[in-house]
Amino acid sequence: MIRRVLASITLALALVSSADAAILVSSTFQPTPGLAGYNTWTINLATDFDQLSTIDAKFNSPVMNQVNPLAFPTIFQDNNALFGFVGANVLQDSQFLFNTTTDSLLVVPAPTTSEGPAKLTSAFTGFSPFVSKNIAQLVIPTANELTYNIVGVTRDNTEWSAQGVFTAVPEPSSMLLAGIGGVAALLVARRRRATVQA
Ligand SMILES: [Ca+2]
Repeated sequence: MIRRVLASITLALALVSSADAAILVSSTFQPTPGLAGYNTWTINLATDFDQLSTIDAKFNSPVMNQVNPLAFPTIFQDNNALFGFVGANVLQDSQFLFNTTTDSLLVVPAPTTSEGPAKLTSAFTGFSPFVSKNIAQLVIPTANELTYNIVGVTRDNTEWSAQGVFTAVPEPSSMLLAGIGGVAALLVARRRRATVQA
C-alpha cells in the first residue's frame, strides 16, 4: 500500500516536471531479488503527442548496481542470457530494456553510451516507435535518489525533454502522518493501561 502511494507520488512529480514537455516519465520499484538494501526501478517513457523514435537518456545515482557476467557489457539486454551462468538475476543489473540486435538499434558510441557504478546513459534509435514503453531498469540503494534526464524525439523530429528525481524515501508529509499515527497509538495504549489500573 505504502509502495503504491509512493509510486503515485513519484508519478505526480514526474508529471509536474514534464507537464509542458509532451513526454511523461513515470516509475515503479520493487526490492531487488537477492540484493538486500537495493530497489530495482522500472522507468516508463510515454508521450501523448506522437510516437517516439529516438531516445537520449541519462540516469545517475550515487550508487548504481551493475552486473557484468563473464565481463560482458550490460548496457542493453544483449547479454542477459549469460546471467544464469554466474548465478545472477537480471533484475540486479541496471540496463536499458532494449536489445541492440532484435530491436535493430543504432547506438551512439561511448562515451554517450556507457554504464558505471553511478550511471547508465545512451542515445539510440532504430526501435519500433512507441507511445508508452518501459525503457530502463536501475538498481540503486533504497536510500538513494535516482536522477533522470531524458530527451525523446518523435517521428516528426520534434524533441521533448524531461528531467527529475525519483526517491523511495517517504515524503515529509507522509512521515508526519506516520508520526501522528504513532502518537495516537501511544495515547490509546496509555488510556488502556489507565483503564486496567482503575
Ligand atoms: Ca548494466
